Amino acid sequence: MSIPKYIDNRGYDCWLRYADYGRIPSAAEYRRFFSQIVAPAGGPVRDAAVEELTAAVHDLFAMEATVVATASKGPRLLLGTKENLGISFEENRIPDREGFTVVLLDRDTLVLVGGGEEGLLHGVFYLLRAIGCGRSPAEAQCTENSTNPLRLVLHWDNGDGTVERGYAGGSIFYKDYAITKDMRRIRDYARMLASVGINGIVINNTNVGKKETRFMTDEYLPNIARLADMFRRYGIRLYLSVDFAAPVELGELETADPLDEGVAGWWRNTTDRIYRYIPDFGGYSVKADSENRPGPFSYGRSHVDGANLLARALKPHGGILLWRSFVYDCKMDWRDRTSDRAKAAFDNFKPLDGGFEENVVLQIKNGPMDFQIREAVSTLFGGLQKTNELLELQITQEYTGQQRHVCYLVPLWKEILDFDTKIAGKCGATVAKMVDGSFYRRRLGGVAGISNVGLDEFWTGHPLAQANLYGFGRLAWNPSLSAKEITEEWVKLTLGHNRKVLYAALPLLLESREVYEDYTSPLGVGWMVTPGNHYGPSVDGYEYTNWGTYHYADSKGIGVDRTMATGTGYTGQYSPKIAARYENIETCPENLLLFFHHVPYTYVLKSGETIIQYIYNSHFEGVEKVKKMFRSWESLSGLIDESIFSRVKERFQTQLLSAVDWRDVVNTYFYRKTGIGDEKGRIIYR
Ligand code: GCV
Repeated sequence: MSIPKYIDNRGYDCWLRYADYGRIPSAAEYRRFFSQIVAPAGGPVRDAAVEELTAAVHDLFAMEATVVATASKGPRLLLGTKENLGISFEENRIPDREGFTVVLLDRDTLVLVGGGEEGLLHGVFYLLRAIGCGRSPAEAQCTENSTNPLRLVLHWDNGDGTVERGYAGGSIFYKDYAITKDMRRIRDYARMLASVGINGIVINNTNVGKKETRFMTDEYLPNIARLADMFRRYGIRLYLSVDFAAPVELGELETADPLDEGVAGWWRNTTDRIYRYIPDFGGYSVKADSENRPGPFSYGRSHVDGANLLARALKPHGGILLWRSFVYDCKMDWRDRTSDRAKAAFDNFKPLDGGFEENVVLQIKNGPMDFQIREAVSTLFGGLQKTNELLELQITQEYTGQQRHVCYLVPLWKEILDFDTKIAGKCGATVAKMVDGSFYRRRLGGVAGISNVGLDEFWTGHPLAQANLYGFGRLAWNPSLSAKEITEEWVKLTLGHNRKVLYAALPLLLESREVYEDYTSPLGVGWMVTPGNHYGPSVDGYEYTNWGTYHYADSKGIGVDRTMATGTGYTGQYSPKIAARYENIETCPENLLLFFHHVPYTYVLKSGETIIQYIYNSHFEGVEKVKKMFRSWESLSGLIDESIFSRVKERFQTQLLSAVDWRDVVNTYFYRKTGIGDEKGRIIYR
């Protein structure tokens, strides 16, 4: 039987529409193995794996799979865990608890073995993906383990049903401060997340409202436990965002001082209560002393004091504390050119390295500012030796077109993961190796992404934004996959194998980030967005505010001088080799030039263009590229599902209008500032 879906349309199924896979010729090679699925009994995760596989077999081959405990003669798929299958493997083929091995034992026996039940589930999704991507059983053989212990999605969902920075409709979890009881949609989401290897979910906004603080109480926990039950079935642990001042907010104590014994007792009791409802509760996520949230600073304490307080309450239960490093002064003075928001996370946390409990993971945004279309890599990744690290990425497109523009973020995330911090003078000290713990042999760490889904029938508003969710999961599971590999998988699984579709969709997705960058803010300077909603151009929107987000454009030049020699000194937070590269305007990568340097408009780039001419060129060309992407999409009419096709088409219309707006506002702004015209004589409004 198929799994009954909450919404029955092609777009809602995302990359899991198994009926489509059945059209791929190589899929037929699997049919014989599925005629007999030998799967020893097990727990709920094993059951979810078997259910997924049998439903897929139904959709793929219109056949009911037979699941048996012991094999009889004939072709078969052996499906189980290391423990219950009793097959011995060579050392390098033994999967971890969450990993799996697929082998073709002989002509008639395909084996899928999970290290544990979670691994079995991941293996089933892997096998289905292999079928959907056109790989034969022989080609599907592998052993896969994830390098990242933590692979989390974070929800900025509020109890009232809104989603902070959400662009795909309301929350799938809440409405009017009640937790959904409709588990079908939650199950569909859990399947989707498990299919790409996600193993944890934070279900509420990091900005915890007063009412959401009650999520830790008996009032909400029974229903939260129902969500946890569903996610557990798919190998996903549930976490909660909590308010550091919760004991005060709930009116139970007069202080939240982390060194107060009463406060420690309160957190212990509260945490024990949560574990009574959710025995495998993942832990807490905390935004403290950031953007007006309470934190240890309110009590004159450090972030080590604050984090360890909560970590100690979680520790006896095996819980983890996700502590955010997004701590900066949001009441800065724009007049003061020496202060620099980019320095804040490192300045706050570097001195604390080594002080955190071992179940604390410091959650670090990819860049030192805030998810701009291009910014430098955060200095904290290379800066910390003894602290577990979690890379925080933003799947939801807050600054990157809000799921009205196509902006495929996998290439950006790859750049971050592959960035070599060159710490301790060593090569290969990449962000990927810092966060997975391998460089410093740390036990915990991984990748977290702020989810981009909502109640929308396509989950993500823009159907192509599904590729961001897919790509996030795949990269979190295996950061060494290339952007092209991931994209090709997604296109095949979601849009099909038609060559024309592949040739159009691949470049469209892979180039979309740079196209977005072309028509928005140039050369790493960032911002220039409408304050508050962060959509559309407003070049000076943030310039004279207290948020620390400036471009410093005047009549002669633009950019933030972050050098040690003449600027804020941010470059000095990198290892010496990286610092030297950024410090020197000649060696600084040009796409980050304005992030690190204040440069005259007449400065000549390696292409021979001046900065001002580059701004004009990229903005004019950016709009032309959007038109080209749009035409390319339109050429797929009739070749892909109609509902996906028309939703994307509608989004392209919006994107094009917005890109034109960006182009004209930015070009006119700089023309007025500089009085320098476009050397190609294109229209710039005066
Ligand atoms: C949830 C940015 C966003 C905020 C977000 C914050 C964070 O400032 O604009 O909406 O708050 O980041 O990461 O906590």
